[in-house]
Amino acid sequence: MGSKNRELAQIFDRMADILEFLGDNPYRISAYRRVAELIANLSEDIEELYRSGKLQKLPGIGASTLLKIEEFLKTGRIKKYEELKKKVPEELIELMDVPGVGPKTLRVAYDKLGVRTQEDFIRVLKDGSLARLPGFGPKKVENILKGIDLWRRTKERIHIIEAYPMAQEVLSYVKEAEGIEKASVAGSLRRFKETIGDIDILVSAPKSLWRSIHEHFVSYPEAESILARGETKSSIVLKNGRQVDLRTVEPESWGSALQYFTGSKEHNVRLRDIAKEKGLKVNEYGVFVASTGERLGGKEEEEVYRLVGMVWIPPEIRENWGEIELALKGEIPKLVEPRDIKGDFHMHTNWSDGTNSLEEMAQEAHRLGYSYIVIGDHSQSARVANGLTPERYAQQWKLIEKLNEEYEPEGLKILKGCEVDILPDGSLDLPDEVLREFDFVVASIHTGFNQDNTYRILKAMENPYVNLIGHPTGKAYGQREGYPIDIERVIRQAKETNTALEINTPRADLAPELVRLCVEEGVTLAVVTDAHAKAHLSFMRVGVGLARRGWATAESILNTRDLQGVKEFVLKKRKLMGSDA
Ligand code: DGT
Ligand code: CA
Ligand code: CA
Ligand code: ZN
Repeated sequence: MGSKNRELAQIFDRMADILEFLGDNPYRISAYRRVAELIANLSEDIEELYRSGKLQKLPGIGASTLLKIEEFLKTGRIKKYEELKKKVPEELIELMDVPGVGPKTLRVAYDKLGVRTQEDFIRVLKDGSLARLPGFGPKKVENILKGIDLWRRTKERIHIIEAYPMAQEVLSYVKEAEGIEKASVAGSLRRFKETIGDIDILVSAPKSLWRSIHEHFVSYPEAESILARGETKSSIVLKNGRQVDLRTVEPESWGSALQYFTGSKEHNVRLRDIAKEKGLKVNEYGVFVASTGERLGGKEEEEVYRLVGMVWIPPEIRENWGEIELALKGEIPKLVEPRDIKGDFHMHTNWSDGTNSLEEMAQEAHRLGYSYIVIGDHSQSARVANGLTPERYAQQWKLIEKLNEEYEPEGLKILKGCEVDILPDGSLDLPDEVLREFDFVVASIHTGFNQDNTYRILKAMENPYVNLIGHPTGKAYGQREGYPIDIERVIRQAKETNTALEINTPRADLAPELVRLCVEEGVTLAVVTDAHAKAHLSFMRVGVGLARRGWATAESILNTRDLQGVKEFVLKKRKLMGSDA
């Protein structure tokens, strides 16, 4: 997806926010919101769609919307948006991104309490004056303060699913420079950390070419400004506000530099301590004998680790979480690899709240070389997501059967699935007679977060037809920290009932320490993209990174099994839980 898509979707959303703040016509506001969502979910580049004339034909894009999009693509701005922005203090517009703060709240604060800046707003939250207004109260105000805290933290960092494609684009641009021997991302991105501060890129090349490589780098078309341009290090800021650092090193120092700039800092500090104990010195230039300064090596990363007496450590687990001690004993586990992945268990189509058709999702899965996918549209109670009734699932199965006639001979099996809602009382949104007809069932909590979520999930896992718990902690990156839940109990019961737990890539749920706990307990995990458009299926690479951060091996990951293995997994639970299969 092009970066213009994201920018445009944000503008339409912003316009809706401002109109709502101004008390405009609700129909116009919701029309803008729908356009924003439509653009955000497009799987193709909007410029491409516009040029080919396809955008003009999309349902939901009216004449005036089209004019605005056209204006943006041609001039980089939308006049209407510029005018609207002038009507509201800029700081208040920014606050509309805070979870739990909408235009309506800000309007009340503006009218009744004279709030004009972010500082004003935080003051009326803290001194109790907003809480005293009708419709607010201390609980709500407390939630807003939590939201502001989360917003501030996420503003500085971005989700790796956003940063990853960005970094790949910069990297391939950098590689066009002349004379480059090796190039790689480093830093938190290479470690597949859930959130990324800045993007680090490392290049090895003969020193004589460094200057021209940095010149090339700072001319990156997506760069908005240049923070530093040097011989060894340059930094740019992309149009979306992200910083990218480029460092150049001599080919003989490649391994040491890559090791150093990959981090984490904590891992590096520990590694250097160990080296010191052995009379060695490790820095970004190489490994040396401390007393004499004699250089022992550093051309490859593997060599750096070997010289200090360790086996190579995968970047994803370089956090000083015990990996160094294991590497000294040569006992680093073999982590799951991207090429082990044979399918995806959680995706949506336009039968519920996805943007692409079932046919398009299948086609993309086939292109990715998958052996199977589970179509997991929402169930009926999810009204906003256009959830399916048993009748509509039955219709969808017919389509799946038809598509399988085409795809099965090609090696892709489309499995009948659903993402069934776990209702507030822990019962499921579909009856057992329907659930048993699916090949694979994902069950998730989407509403009623203040209920007993632990009980709800434990109960859902007792159902013989539920194979996977979707986003088990309820964490939704940048929106929610997760609902209250006794996750350790959930993990124990997942093991006992042969139910898998989800590593949900866009939500960054489960966290690495929980993945690791699951692996230790022998719980099966599924890496999913929760795709709502075909382009999202490519999140899988990041999902595997998140799994590796939790030390997951191929055995722990359900996606590494073949179709037969998945069927056995489903059947095993049905037998275990006393269903007649
Ligand atoms: P980020 O950008 O906040 O997501 O996290 P990183 O890990 O990418 O951190 P960054 O960009 O500041 O630096 C990249 C790597 O360089 C870092 O992972 C380890 C190394 N590094 C940076 N500063 C230090 C330091 O003061 N000491 C040590 N030992 N290593 C450092
Ligand atoms: Ca970084
Ligand atoms: Ca950096
Ligand atoms: Zn879900």
